[in-house]
Amino acid sequence: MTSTDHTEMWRGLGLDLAAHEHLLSVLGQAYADIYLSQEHRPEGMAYLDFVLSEIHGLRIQELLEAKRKGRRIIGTFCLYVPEEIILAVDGVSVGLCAGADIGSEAAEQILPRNTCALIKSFVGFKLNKVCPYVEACNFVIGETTCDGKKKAYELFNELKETFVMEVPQTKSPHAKALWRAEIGRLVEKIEASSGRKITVENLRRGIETVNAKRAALHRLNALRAANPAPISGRDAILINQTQFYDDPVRFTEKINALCDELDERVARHVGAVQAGAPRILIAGCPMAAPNWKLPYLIEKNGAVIVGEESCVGERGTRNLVSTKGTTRDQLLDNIADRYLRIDCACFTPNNERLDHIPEMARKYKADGVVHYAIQFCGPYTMEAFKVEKRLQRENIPLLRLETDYSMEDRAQLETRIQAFLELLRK
Ligand code: BJ8
Repeated sequence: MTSTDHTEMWRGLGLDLAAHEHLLSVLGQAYADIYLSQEHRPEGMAYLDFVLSEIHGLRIQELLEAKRKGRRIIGTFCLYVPEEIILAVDGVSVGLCAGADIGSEAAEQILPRNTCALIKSFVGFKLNKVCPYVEACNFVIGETTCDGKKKAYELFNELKETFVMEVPQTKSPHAKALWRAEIGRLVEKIEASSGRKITVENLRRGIETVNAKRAALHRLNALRAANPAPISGRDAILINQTQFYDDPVRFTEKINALCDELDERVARHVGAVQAGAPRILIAGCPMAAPNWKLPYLIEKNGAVIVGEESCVGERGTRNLVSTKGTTRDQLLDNIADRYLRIDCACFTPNNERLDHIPEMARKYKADGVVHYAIQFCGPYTMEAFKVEKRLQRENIPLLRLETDYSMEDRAQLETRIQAFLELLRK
């Protein structure tokens, strides 16, 4: 995938070079089939093509250079970890959730087979030594969200230092106090690790940087409400996946430039697909890179994805952190408030999500919703029933799918998607 030879760098990180080579060749082929084969792509996507081609090359080189200069590289697995606090000490945050089943077999040696594919993937990537990001990190931050993740972190900690934040499961006043205390514990950990103090000034800078990144993604999402949609869902999902790896300032600048181009497309009624194509909202589990199976199957069959109610999507980006306040504690309160508003299915009850899905369907003029759950994911497979009931009440068609990262069920999924799109076309 990369144009330069980075073999020495990968060797230095301790990667299994043969296994890593195999991963890159599989990814390169999938990327060509799913992304580069698209017609009518915005020109601004060339930046994303470049980032993806160098995702294990130049970006890792940048991280290692930053590390040599004393900056901390911190891996994360979940939206509840505030990037603002990492940026405040001039650290670099990288998302480590993985979306490929390379390494699942190794993961099954230490995890039960009926663990969700996302967990097996990040554990398998580490065990198989194919992820330069996790190797480049100083440490990683886990969180007590679902049972699978919190138990997996106990094992993961034996492979890589893992600092676990306690995420409450409700939004009661007591839970809010616990969460605010956990934010304080994270601050202590990051200050101790980096040897730098978090101040009002550097924290405010961190908040502004992340707010600007989220604002660019809000702009992108709003443009997708146009008919025809100016960008494919596949490309939008790729952008959402890339935000977890790329430098935030550069990423924001590039996405705003892409949005300028999309503004013009909307004005000229130029779409990624023709007007009248069924418009789909995806809701459910996060789609970590390179999990592109479902978006590809949906769009290959003539539909366009116009929004994602997902952690790699609007669940992750909505709501900015308030910059009001003159003390460090006030800014940390604002961070705690914003992050506790995330409506992950690990919370109970989780009614905000049930409101948010139909609200998004209306906002992006979706004809139907595809609820995506990773097999064996208790929180999202169970919540899917409530989502279904709620959407029935609102007369919004729903297709409930469960799948993993393998390609075995591809034909079966495609048949169900085709039948659903047929229904929407009537
Ligand atoms: S905020 S969705 S990133 S926890 S798919 S590992 S829930 S069994 S990823 Fe998540 Fe944070 Fe919530 Fe988002 Fe468990 Fe389900 Fe697997 Fe999951």
